[in-house]
Amino acid sequence: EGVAVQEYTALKLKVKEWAEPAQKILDGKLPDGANVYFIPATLRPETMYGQTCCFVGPNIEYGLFKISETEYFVCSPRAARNMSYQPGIFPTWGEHPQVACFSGKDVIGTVVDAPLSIHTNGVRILPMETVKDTKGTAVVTCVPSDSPDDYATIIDLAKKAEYYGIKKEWVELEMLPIIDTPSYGNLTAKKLVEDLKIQSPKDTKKLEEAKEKAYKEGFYKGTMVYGEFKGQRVEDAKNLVRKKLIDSGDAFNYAE
Ligand code: A2H
Repeated sequence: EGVAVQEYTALKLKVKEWAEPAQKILDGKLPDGANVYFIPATLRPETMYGQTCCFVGPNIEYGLFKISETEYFVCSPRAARNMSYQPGIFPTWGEHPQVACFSGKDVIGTVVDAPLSIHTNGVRILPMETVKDTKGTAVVTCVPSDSPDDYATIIDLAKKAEYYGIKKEWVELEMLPIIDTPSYGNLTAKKLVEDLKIQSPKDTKKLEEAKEKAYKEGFYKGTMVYGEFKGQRVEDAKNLVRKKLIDSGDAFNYAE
């Protein structure tokens, strides 16, 4: 890695209902009325309307970190440490008190509220084997319309739901057109995954190409076709959506 700083939008997905294994691990560890949030880090805040689930690495270790008496975050310990040296996240500089530890597997099936998503009844936490422990928060929110990785992963999850120990209906939420592009239409990721004949989330080389194409086309040529900034260029909408999420308390800046 170089010296460039990556500026992420860290989104707060509030837990509505824990998966059973997580519930057991957390028993007695949280005060009544505490809110817990999964914290995905994204580079594409303007796509958050299209969230259909949220990914964790099934074999990654996650922590539950105390922000205040009423707020707790789920992310990798590495990300929590980084956050503790950034302003306005943890109350005490350099401290990131951890109250529980679980593996990604333990939280699969948990229901969370995804800010701005059309799926207002909540979305599920699902497994993604290609999540890296060394980047962002190790939590990735899923926008299958615009992220080739996300699209390839949900196709695979739906195909092998039983193998992954999930329900097919957790994966098959409606995919929403959010951004229209001249080359790939309004479901950019789906189009690229199909055009490049990407067969699996582990088709790393082709997915790199798809990601690059999707990002360039979406960012420089895309137009919003959904939400409050409908009709505006993605280049402009990106910061507007980011600001809206931060102002409403649903997101914060995270850099690494
Ligand atoms: B992006 P960069 Cl719609 N492991 O958010 C694997 N992928 C991760 C990750 C991790 N630990 N942390 C973040 N990411 C994903 C939205 C999105 C993203 C869209 C389109 C493209 C896209 C919805 N998922 O990213 O390597 C997150 O997915 C394309 C690269 O730090 C995050 O933004 O540059 C992006 O990768 C961060 O990648």
